[in-house]
Parts: sequence; C-alpha cells; structure tokens
Amino acid sequence: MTELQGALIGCGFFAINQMHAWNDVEGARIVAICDRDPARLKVVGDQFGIDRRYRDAEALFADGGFDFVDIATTVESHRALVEMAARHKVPAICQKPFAKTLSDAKIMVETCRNAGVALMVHENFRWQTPIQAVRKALEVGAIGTPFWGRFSFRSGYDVFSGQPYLAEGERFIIEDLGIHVLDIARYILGDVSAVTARTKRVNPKIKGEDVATILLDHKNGATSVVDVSYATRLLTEPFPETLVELDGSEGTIRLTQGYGLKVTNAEGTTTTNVSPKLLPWASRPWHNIQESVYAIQQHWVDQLKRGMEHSTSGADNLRTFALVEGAYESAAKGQTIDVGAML
Ligand code: NAD
Ligand code: 89Y
Repeated sequence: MTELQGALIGCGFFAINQMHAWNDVEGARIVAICDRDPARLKVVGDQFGIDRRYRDAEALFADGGFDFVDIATTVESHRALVEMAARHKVPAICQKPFAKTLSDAKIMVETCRNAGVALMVHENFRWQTPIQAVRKALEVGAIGTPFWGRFSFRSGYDVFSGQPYLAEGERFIIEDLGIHVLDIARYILGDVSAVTARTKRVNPKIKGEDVATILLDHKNGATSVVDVSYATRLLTEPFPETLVELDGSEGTIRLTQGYGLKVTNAEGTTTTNVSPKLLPWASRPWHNIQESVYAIQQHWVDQLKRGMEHSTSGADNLRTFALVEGAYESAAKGQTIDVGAML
C-alpha cells in the first residue's frame, strides 16, 4: 500500500496528540511541519524527528512534496490555511472549531469543493469508543426508536492551564466543547431542525460563557438536551467523558461515568465496559480523546485512499457548526432558532 505523506501546520498543545497518532496510523506519515513560533517548531520537530520545518505556511506549500495537510492551529487561521490548501490542490484536515462564523465555514467548504480537494474537520468526539458503542446499540435496534436523549458534559477540570486562550475569547464553552457534544447529538439522533439555548458565565476569571443548556428538536421527531459546563465540581471529576441517556420505544441506553454502557429492554439489563484503550503514548484522563484522534486520522487515510467522503467532512460539519451559531443566537435573543434557515 502506498504511504501518504502529510504536512502538519500548528505545533501547539494539541498537535502533540496528532503527531503521536500519525506515528500509529497505517498508510501515512508526516514529512514536514510548520509553526510561526520557532520554539514550538523545535519542540515538535525534535520530538518526532521531522527535519523539514517551516515558519511560514506559504513557503511550506510552495515547496510541496506532501499529499495532505493537517491544520492544527487555533480558529483564527483556519480559513486562510484551508483556502491555501485548496489553491495548492492539497486535501486538508482542519481542527475544530472549523471557522469563526458559519458564513466563513460555508465559503471554506465551497472553495475545497470547487478545487476538487477533500476536506475533513477534525471533529473527533464521535470517534470515541464509548460513543461508537452507543451508536452500535441503537443501530442493532436494542431500544427501538429513540424519542428522547441527553448528552451531558459537566466538569470542573482546569482546561485553561493547557489552553490559556480559552479564558480570553468572548465565546467559550459552546464554541470549544459544546461543538463536540452537539456533533455527538447529531451523530446519535440525526440532524436538527431547531435549537433553543441558555448560557451563563460562572467563573469570573474568564470572558466567555462556561455553562450552556441547549434543547434540540431533531428532524426525526426526537428531542434532546445538550448540557455542558466547566463550572461543575463533582466528587469524581468526569473530564473528558460525555454521558449519554437515550429513551426509546423498546428500552433505554445509559452511558454512565466510568465508561459503563447499560442497555435495558424487554430482555433485561446488560452492562458493558466500553472504556477507551490507553494507547502507549496516551495519559489519563485524556486517553478517551487521544484514542479518538488516532481513530479519526486512520479514517482520514482510509477514506482518502478509497476516494470516499469522510464522516466529518466539511459539508457534514456545517450542520454541527450551525448548531453552535444557532445556540449563541438563541441565548442572545431568548428565542428558538430555525436551523434549516441557516444552512
Ligand atoms: P495552541 O495555541 O497550543 O497551538 C496552536 C499553534 O499554531 C501555535 O503553536 C501557533 O504558533 C501555531 N499557529 C497559529 N497560526 C499559525 C499560522 N498561521 N501558521 C503557522 N502556525 C500557526 O492551540 P491548541 O490548544 O493546540 O489548539 C489548536 C486547535 O486544536 C484549536 O482549534 C483547538 O480548539 C483544537 N483542539 C481540539 C481538541 C480536540 O479534541 N479535537 C482538543 C484540544 C484543542
Ligand atoms: O479544546 C477542547 C476540546 O476540543 O476538547 C477538550 C478541550 O481540550 C477543552 O475543552
């Protein structure tokens, strides 16, 4: 099998996970890296033995010699870098949040479509082992037709020490973390027609909201609640687990803290341990996220080789991104937002 060669732009906090995962992925390897910060370029270049190092993305693309680019920078640079990849006809992975606004995100999808290059958003939470297990239980009909769901991420974990920029933005939890949980809600219960949200800031040291409660009307008639908080202190810290509750016509599914999956139906209750693997380079509690990084990057390579659309393609991600924008608009106006009208 030919090995795809990749370039990674943005050698910061999270890129370390992506670089480890690229070492494990079959069929691809990173041959060049880029960061405008020379210190980060050195740390990542030395740790992963990458000699081709660039401080400027234009220079990286001008030299070429890679089959795809993995954009691991923060959101401010996403549009420019995705457009650069499209200009150079290079398939691109882009970290979440995909863009600053839905209109930028639409332009990025359109630009890549017109250039004929694949575009995948690194929306990895749906690739977590426990979330895949929930989806499988639904798919085999264990609870019949789901009519209600709750997707809950409540934590007091200090995310600001590793990612200080999260304390500085006007927007915080919906754009940073809620985006993943909204994507899980779509992945499990399908697309959404309307969104209603309320937000709060509890931590006085940050700028944006750190609590959000979001009601989703799914197109199939199900209703779900997505609730996220970084202001919730619990006896056992659940970071970074998304807990799921689903009620269906024939039973219920509960994904509980500690990675237990309980399925109850006419046959009784089965409880399964759906813990993620602790990959050799991973560390708790991040291992759930780290394993999903490996899974999404393997999916990128496999689908690229088959010439098939990615599960979290740019086009797919517009429907998650609309929920983020819709939630902020709903909270600001105190109204329910028609998601269909945004797309
Ligand atoms: P970071 O600030 O630690 O790293 C970003 C790096 O990109 C920095 O080193 C910066 O110098 C570099 N950079 C920025 N613009 C550049 C440009 N135009 N050209 C070259 N280099 C540039 O940020 P981070 O915490 O690693 O987050 C990066 C992205 O990953 C964010 O969008 C964040 O939301 C996302 N993230 C995703 C997950 C996940 O599970 N999917 C988890 C954490 C962070
Ligand atoms: O940036 C966020 C993400 O994508 O997953 C968890 C996180 O690192 C902090 O909220």
